[in-house]
Amino acid sequence: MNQNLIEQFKSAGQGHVFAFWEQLTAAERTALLAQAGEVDLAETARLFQSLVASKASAGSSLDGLLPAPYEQLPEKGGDAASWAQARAAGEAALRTGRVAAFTVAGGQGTRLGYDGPKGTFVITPIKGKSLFQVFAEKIAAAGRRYGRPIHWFIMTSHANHEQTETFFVEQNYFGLDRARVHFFRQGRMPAVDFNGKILLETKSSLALSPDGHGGSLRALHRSGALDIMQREGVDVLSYFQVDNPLVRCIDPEFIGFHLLRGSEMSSKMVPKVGPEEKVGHFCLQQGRVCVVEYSDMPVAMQQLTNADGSLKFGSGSIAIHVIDREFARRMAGGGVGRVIPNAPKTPEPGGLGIIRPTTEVPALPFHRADKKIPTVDASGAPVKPEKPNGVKFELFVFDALPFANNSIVIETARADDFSPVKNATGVDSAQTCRDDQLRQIARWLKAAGTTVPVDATGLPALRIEVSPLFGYDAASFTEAWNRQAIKPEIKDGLYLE
Ligand code: UD2
Repeated sequence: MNQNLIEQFKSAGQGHVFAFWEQLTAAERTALLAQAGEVDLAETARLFQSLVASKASAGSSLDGLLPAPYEQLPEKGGDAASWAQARAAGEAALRTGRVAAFTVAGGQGTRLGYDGPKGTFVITPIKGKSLFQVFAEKIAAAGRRYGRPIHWFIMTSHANHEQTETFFVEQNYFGLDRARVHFFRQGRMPAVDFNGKILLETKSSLALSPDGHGGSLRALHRSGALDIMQREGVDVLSYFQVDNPLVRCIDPEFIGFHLLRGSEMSSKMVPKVGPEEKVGHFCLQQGRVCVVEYSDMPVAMQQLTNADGSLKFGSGSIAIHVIDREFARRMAGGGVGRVIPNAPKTPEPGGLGIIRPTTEVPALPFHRADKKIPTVDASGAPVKPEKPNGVKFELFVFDALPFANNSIVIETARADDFSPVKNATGVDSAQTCRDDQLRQIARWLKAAGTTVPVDATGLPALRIEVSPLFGYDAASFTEAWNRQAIKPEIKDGLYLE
């Protein structure tokens, strides 16, 4: 069996993976074989050929791109009645327990320079709550409001799975019912050098890395999470990233639009703050919604403007989606991860200009990322490269959008849904995020009839924190505030729970 695997690697030109075999202990050999068993050699070879050797780039065809239409917020001219209908439909779905929260938390948080699962990062201004705690309280609050506790699915990686679970145990699951919190690991992909050879991280381990947030679809399937949802009567997944504490984890209007329009995968957009903002762009390509990542769209195209001066491709993707359970299953079962760089597309027979990929089963394309990947030299000594020495392969969840029927995009207010923590300092850092949390509280207080002094950007001088269990949007905050017979004194350090 072992010999078999080693032979397969040799005949695939990857025999070097076992170059140090004779020097390894029995435990190291077992671990190396287990890792080797995870690798799909044929897939690795295909990826190398299509994405590295041929110099093509998957999923980045810009042919015929148009800006995607979206449902405008009522205050920006959208139809208020549609938003009210959507809210009612979303609330009904929540009352019947059809909705689960889904967090992708498998990333490595390299830019933040934080050593640990990103969800354990401390982010609130006074209580120092972690990202996970903020989500937990929002999910608990929505469960209470709609009378049905909400299941929460959390995708981890091999690197952070145990630490994440331990954190939840230590924090007593933040008071959530642990039977409703489900962790599962995403898959891994081997990194290869520029000649297609799988890189060793050490003499006894491969350079494996998470397969991207797009790996969530196959991980949901493989882990049995989709079956749990089915058993529990859940068919709507509210998807968000671990780095965004402002996110409305459970948003009835978004869920309602998704359901009323019969969408299989829906998305939220915000107008980009400027052409250089690092978010993907919602576009239409051959009649299907898609996202073109900022790094894949030429700068000149990002700078194009409409007659009124607004950006032509100004619809920014903030990585918040609603996903239909069976759509996730179809994407997973249908071969997520097949290589279809710039797949040729043909009109659907008899369709009204609707285009489907020519591949019979839906498939997400892999993207390549050239990286500095720690490895070993021919003698087994560690090498820390100073420039990229290899390629990692990743799947992006938004590449599922063109496969989704009736995919819709709705607008959201950035200030109430998006303030990611990406960097240690500067833009999208813990500081900017904490400031955005404080601005939100100042707005909620104002909506409830109590004004606090703010600067020109809306930032209050006082630090006030509100638990999502007290209020998680302007309306629920106002309700809770009005219920207080004796209003608390507004002062620095005030915490409302
Ligand atoms: C992502 C989007 C960008 C924009 C932005 C909003 C991509 C390629 N770009 O940028 O368009 O929407 O977010 O904040 O997605 N993750 C995993 N497993 C992985 C890789 C990532 O779970 O293998 C998670 C990660 O934990 C995080 C999220 O995915 O929650 C985003 O990952 P990122 O930091 O790589 O995304 P970023 O900032 O490049």
